[in-house]
Amino acid sequence: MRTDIAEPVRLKDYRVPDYLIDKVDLDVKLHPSATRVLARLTIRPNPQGRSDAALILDGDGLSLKKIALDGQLLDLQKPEAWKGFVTPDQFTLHAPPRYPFVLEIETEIDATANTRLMGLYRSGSVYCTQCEAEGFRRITYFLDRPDVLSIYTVRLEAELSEAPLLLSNGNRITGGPIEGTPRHFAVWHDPYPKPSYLFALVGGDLGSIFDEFTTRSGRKVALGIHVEHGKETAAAYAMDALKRAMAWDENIYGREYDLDVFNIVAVSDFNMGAMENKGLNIFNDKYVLASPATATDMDYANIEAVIAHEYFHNWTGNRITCRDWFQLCLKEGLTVFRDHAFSADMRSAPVRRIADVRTLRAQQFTEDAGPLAHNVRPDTYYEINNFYTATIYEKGAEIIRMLKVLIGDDAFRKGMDLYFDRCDGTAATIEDFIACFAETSKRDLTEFSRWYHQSGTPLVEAAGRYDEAAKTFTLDFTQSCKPTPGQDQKEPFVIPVALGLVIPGQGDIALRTDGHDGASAAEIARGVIELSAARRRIAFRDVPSRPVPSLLRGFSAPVRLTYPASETDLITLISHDSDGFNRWQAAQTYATRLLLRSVDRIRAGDPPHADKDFSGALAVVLEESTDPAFNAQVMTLPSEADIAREIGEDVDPDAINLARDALREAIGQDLKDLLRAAYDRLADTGPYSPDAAAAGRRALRNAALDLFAAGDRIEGARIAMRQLETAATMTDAIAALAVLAHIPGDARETALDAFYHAHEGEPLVIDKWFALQASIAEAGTLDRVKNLMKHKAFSFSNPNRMRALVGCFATLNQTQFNAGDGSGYDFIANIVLELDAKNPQVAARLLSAFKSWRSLEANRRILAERALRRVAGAASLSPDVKDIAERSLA
Ligand code: 0A1
Ligand code: ZN
Repeated sequence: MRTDIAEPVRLKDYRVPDYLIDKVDLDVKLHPSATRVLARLTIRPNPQGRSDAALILDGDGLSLKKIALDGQLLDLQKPEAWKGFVTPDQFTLHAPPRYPFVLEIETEIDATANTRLMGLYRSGSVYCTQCEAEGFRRITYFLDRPDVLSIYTVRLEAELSEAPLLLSNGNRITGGPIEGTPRHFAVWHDPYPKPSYLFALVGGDLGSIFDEFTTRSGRKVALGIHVEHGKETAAAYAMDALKRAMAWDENIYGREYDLDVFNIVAVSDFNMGAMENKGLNIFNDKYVLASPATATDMDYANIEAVIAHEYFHNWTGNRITCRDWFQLCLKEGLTVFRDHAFSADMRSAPVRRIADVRTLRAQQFTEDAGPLAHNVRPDTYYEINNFYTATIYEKGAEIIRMLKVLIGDDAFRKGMDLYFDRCDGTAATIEDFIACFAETSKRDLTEFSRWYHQSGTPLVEAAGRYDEAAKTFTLDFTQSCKPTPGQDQKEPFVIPVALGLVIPGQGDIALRTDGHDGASAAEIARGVIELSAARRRIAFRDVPSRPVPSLLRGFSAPVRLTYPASETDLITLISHDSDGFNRWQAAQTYATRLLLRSVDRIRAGDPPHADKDFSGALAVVLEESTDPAFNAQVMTLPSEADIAREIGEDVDPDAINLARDALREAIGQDLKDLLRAAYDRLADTGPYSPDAAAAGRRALRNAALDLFAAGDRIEGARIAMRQLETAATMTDAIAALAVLAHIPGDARETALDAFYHAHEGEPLVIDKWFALQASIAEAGTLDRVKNLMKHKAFSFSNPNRMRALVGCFATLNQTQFNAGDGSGYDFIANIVLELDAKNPQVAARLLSAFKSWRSLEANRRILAERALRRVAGAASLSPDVKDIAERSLA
């Protein structure tokens, strides 16, 4: 393993490759500890490259058996004879031929010993690969960079009994038994040139479900989903989601699938969510397997989204890929944008938007506010694996969403068409992408592109003034952005602010400006004001009475917005705003205010703040029966992390936890009868359906139970226990268990035990059991987590188990991870150091739980820094962990 931190990779140093690899022929003989890979690479000098350049192929811990140049074996003992050298991490040929030549490389791989889960590894007995970002170099020496596109033909061979299923990218050409041996083979050919990160193979004994999709031009596509034997029926929802995603991409973007087969393989050991390998997506089984008894409604929604995300990559990522890893958001931001739109079309759009914004704020805003902040298009990196971040993915998607708002649906769709036409088959850049929209909208998007080059979350401060006599309402906007690592000064961002003016009791009024300070006709027509300078003033006329402005509707830009609305104004918005997102936002703003006040009081030794008006506003929402999923979102208070982010500095997690619990208790008591009535009214009747409407009812019912139990623990626990015993869905079971888990006492331990025994054989359910216990905000939780690490269902090397237990402790349990004695920090630091030797990617991600350490109060800050320094100073760290540790401390 590389342990050095080399020079950073810099965007400005990008150079086209000096060589191209047109053809890759792989012959892979699978074996548990000694898989043989024979790679036949057809290479030629790149006419655009340097003519005197050496050929330098990437490797990572490779064991080379032999290598031949145009049929001539190179004597590895005498590198001077062929003018080059080879190490496990690099192959260099100083003076390769200036015409096309063939390099044949044979390597041997111990897939069973590969604990990093990059390159070729085994999940249980299944052989699989993960090559993004730089895993292909763990299989053979290669120009392992996304701008080298090759046509792959792959022959796989294995024991028939061990791996009856042999898959790779593209279409299957041939295959069958190998006479006189217990082995068989399959040959796959992918006609589309692709970068090495999209290569994949799978060999194993799996259960399969098959289906078919006919594209709108009549191509029949064979669909296969391959899972652990016995779990086939749990893949049905994923198959359904896949077909819906295929149809959606045709309808919305005119994009058809382009091969004869599309395979998805689910494995239980996977570093991330899933991977879009061409024609052969490999998934963390968490995003494939679902049955009502094992998966929550949220799991179903996630499966739908991740299946769609990987499928959509076929065009945004595979057909058009990235020139270099600095352009990662080109495929990721765009594909997240597409999967968000898909989910919004499949479900309730405002509810999806609320969920997406919650994630954005929880993950991306937090990242942007701390030492790990980086540009959506970074300009340097030490370890690319650390850039699969919320900033690249979620903020990257927000930028495209803003672009669509700014240029309008028509120019946006034309821009996408142009992008697909122009860049198909290439490795593109953000500039190539933006140029398409500049052309179709006839707009200069230079200033807009700052979103890619400047990190940090802009703050938009708005103020309003109503002139009774003139019947005008003036809005003043100011934007600013705090310094972020390496960026002290920021240029203004182009910020689309969707808005409306709400008159209490009447609703929205038509927007009119006086043309003087006013907005352009286009802005008024769309109801979207563009901020592109530090300040902007807009005056609206013909406003009959003092309005309540509804700003940033639909969360039209990834900014923090403040407006000094009174509590009465917020209640107006909660009940009357025509924009669903802002109704929810008004409730969150109100709750946040109450919580901030309480935190101050608690820190001053006073009791928390209480407010009946807020409960009253929630009561109105609770009684509405129009959209239970939406109501459930309104009933869910900002998280402890949300409040911490809002406070920003000198954060005391204990005070936040107390304040939030007190508010939940007060609401639970104020609305006791209503919550109970809602709980009874919303009981599931009829057969189970995972659809959004049924899920919404369950969500609201469980939100009601949660608040009810906060107000009355004894009765709440009784109801929860009954729900747990009779639950027909995992959604209801886990919601009940969550209520019980947060009430100390024997009942909780009995319930946890019973749950474990009921679901013992289902690792994905046991993950929920681990996660729930790790998130208990009590002093004993760290010991509980340590004990659970000894549980037979726990596995140090399985990323899902690790994330469920240790990851949830570090990211969801604000009070215990940030325990005042530093025990949480020490624990996580120790795990990171131990895990780093096995799986640096997962270790580095765990370490990034420290990303908000600088905003803590002084004592915790000192302890967190000490733990981080201990990690940073440890011997033989992976580049992954070293990078996160050093950037966190910088
Ligand atoms: N491209 C994938 C994410 C991904 C990235 C790296 C991986 O390596 C372990 C795996 C997956 C996606 O966006 O879904
Ligand atoms: Zn992706």
